[in-house]
Amino acid sequence: MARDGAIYINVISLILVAALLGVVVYLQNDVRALKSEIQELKETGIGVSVSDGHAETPTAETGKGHGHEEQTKEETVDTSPNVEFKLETMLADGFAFLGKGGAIDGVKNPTIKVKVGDVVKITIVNGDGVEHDFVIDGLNAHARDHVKEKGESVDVIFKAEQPGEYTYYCSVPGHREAGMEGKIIVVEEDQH
Ligand SMILES: [Cu+2]
Repeated sequence: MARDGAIYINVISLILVAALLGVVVYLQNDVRALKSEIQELKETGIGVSVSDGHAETPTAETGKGHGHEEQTKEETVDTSPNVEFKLETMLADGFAFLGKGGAIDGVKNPTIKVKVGDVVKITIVNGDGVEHDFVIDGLNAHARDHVKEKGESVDVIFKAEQPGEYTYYCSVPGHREAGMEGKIIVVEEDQH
């Protein structure tokens, strides 16, 4: 009886040790997977990877959220601009956007010309240390973040879908009135 009991306990402890080993190995693999995942995130840029995964997961698992996925793609697909401009905010009898580089260099609130179908990137650089943002009415383009400190910048990327004349401006209260506005002209491909 006592001997049987001892064997029984030995078997139990063997199973326990085996189970523990299993758990340890499992956890180690988990940690390794996590580490490589973190490494991947670091390499690809955490924000981008996370939002990509977010958009794809529901579609893969449920087949639902198709509309959501398309919507997310529309925002991220057009991220390789073919025309770029840089505007720096400045204090000048109020406020203004100052063109930097290219044909608009040194021009206050320059008129920006693009063609229908262009994917446009406008980089807003804070040059005066005052909080600003950037909005274009009618083109569904706006800065995701305000630039608050001197040197801070934000990229505004949009596709010029419809020809026409549009107005860009800073939507911080009072700034548009203080001078922060200009024009964007979208022309048909064959016009010059
Ligand atoms: Cu402003």
